Amino acid sequence: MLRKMSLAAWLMAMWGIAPAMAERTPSPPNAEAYIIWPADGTVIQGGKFWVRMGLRNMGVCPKGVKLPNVGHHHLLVDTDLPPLGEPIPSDRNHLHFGAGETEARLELPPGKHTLQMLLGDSDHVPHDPPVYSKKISIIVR
Ligand SMILES: [Cu+2]
Repeated sequence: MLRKMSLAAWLMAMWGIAPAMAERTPSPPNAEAYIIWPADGTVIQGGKFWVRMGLRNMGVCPKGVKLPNVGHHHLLVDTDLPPLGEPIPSDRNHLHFGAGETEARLELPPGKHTLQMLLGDSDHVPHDPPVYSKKISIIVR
């Protein structure tokens, strides 16, 4: 009896951690995310601007949609890529576009800033291999 219970407890523990160990959503090898605008080094007057996000060989879908070769955009502002095996954080440095937006209105204070795109799957986890853009720098005046 004791042995049976511990087996059940073990199984429950395994199920409990299974989602964290789930396989990541595959991306096609030719997938490419890129920032259409602004270009690297752009000087922006006033701090309010649109970011236009491009994606090749995959489709943009709202969060929660489980289809092959789709995802939604995330914009990393003034930060590096997060850990790629878990959901992308959601804060002022990690912006989610869960409605499937491909353009984002940003407002940043004067100074140098970095922008990088990272695609997430239906659960906000980066694909395997991850699809992210080059990191660019802009200057707000
Ligand atoms: Cu997301």
